[in-house]
Amino acid sequence: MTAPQATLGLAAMERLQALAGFSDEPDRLTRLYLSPSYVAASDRLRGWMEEAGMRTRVDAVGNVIGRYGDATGPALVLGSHFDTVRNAGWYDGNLGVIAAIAAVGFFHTKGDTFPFPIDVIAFGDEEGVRFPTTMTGSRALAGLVAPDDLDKRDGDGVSVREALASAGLDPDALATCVRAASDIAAYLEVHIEQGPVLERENRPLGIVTGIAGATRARVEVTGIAGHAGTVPMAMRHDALACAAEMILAVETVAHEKPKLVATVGVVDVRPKAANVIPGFAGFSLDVRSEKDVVREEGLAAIRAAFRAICERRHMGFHIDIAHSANAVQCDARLMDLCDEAVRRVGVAPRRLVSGAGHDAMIMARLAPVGMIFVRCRGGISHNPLESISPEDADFAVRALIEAVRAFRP
Ligand code: HGY
Ligand code: MN
Ligand code: MN
Repeated sequence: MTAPQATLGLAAMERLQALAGFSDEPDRLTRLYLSPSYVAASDRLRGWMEEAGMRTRVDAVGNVIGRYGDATGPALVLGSHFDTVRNAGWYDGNLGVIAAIAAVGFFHTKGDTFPFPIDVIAFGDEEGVRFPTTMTGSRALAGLVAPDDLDKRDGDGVSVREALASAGLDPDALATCVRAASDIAAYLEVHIEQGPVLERENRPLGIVTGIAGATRARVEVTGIAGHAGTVPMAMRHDALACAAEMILAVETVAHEKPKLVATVGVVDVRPKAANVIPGFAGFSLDVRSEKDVVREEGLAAIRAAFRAICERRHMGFHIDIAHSANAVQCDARLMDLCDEAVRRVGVAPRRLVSGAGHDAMIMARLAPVGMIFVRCRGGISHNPLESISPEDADFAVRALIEAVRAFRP
C-alpha cells in the first residue's frame, strides 16, 4: 500500500523536523503568533514555497501565501496553520502546510499545470494562544477580523497591532487580506486527527465529515482578599475556592451531556501569595460539540451552575465570550473527491468528525471545504509526544496530490 520508498513522506518529515526548530523556547516547540520564531518560520516557508515554483507573499496579518500557476479565476486553496500551542507537537497544523507545499512541489517537478490557480496558505494564529483571539489568519481572509481585534493584548501587554508592526507587517492594511468568495473555488486541509479513531482502526487516513462548533470564554470571579491566618472560614470570600468549585461544575456538566466536551486550561489568581485568601480568580472555558444545540445547552447549564455556586458563596463572576464558531459540515463533493483520492493511494476511505477546530471552519465562510485526517500515535496532540509515521505522511501527501489532480472548480 505504501509507495516503495515513501520518499514524499520522508521529505515531509525532514521539513517538519526543520520547522520544529523555529521555536520561542530553547527546549520545546512553542511558536506563538507573530513571535520572532514565527517570523523566522515564515521566511523558511516562503523559501520552500518558492522552491516548489510558487510566487510568495506575506499578508498584513502574517499569513504566508504561495501561488502556483498562471491560471486566473477562483483558486483551489491548500493549507493549514503554522503557529503552535505551548510545548507543542511537530505536526498539528504544520503537517498540513508542509503537505500542501510538497504536493505543489511534486506538480512543479513534473511540470504539471492546472486550469485554476493553486494557493498554499500557512495561516497564523489558529491556536489563539498568545492573544485572546483565535483563527486570526483565516478570519482575516474572510473579512471577520475587526480593527479593535488588533487592540487585544497578550500576557505582556503587547497588542496584536504592536506585534504586527514589530513583525514588519502593516496592521492598517487589514482590509488587503480579505478574499472574495468568488476568488476561492475550494479549500482542502490535511491535518493530524488529534484523536484515537484512525489508529484504533489501523487506518493511515480519514475523511472529515464536519468540525465541531466551539465557544471559548474567559470567566472572572471576584471575592475579597484577606489574611490567611485571621479570617474565619465562615467569613471568607475566597475567589479561588469558588473558581475551583465552578471548574468542577464545568467537568460535571460535560460528563453528563453526551457529545459535549468542556475544558478549563488556564487559571490565574490574584494576589497569588500563599498567606493571602485570593480576592480574584480567572479561568478559561472551552466548550465544544459537533451539535450546536448541545453546545448552547451545555453553556446554559454551565452558566446556571456558576450562578448557583456564586450565590451560595456570595461571590461575583462574569463571563466574556472570546470566540464562538458554529459546527461546520465539509462539502459533500469534496468528501467524495477525498474518498477517491485516498482510495487511489491504496487506503480505504473512512469518514469521521473533527472534535478539534481548524482553519477550515472559517474558510467554509468563503468556499466549500474538505479535510484529510492523518493518524497520529495514541491520538495524542497539543503535546510533544504527538507523532506520525513517514509512511502516513507519504500517504497524506500522495492523497492530496490525487485530490488536487481530480479537482474541478
Ligand atoms: O483548539 C483547537 O481545536 C485547535 O487545535 N486550535
Ligand atoms: Mn491544528
Ligand atoms: Mn491545535
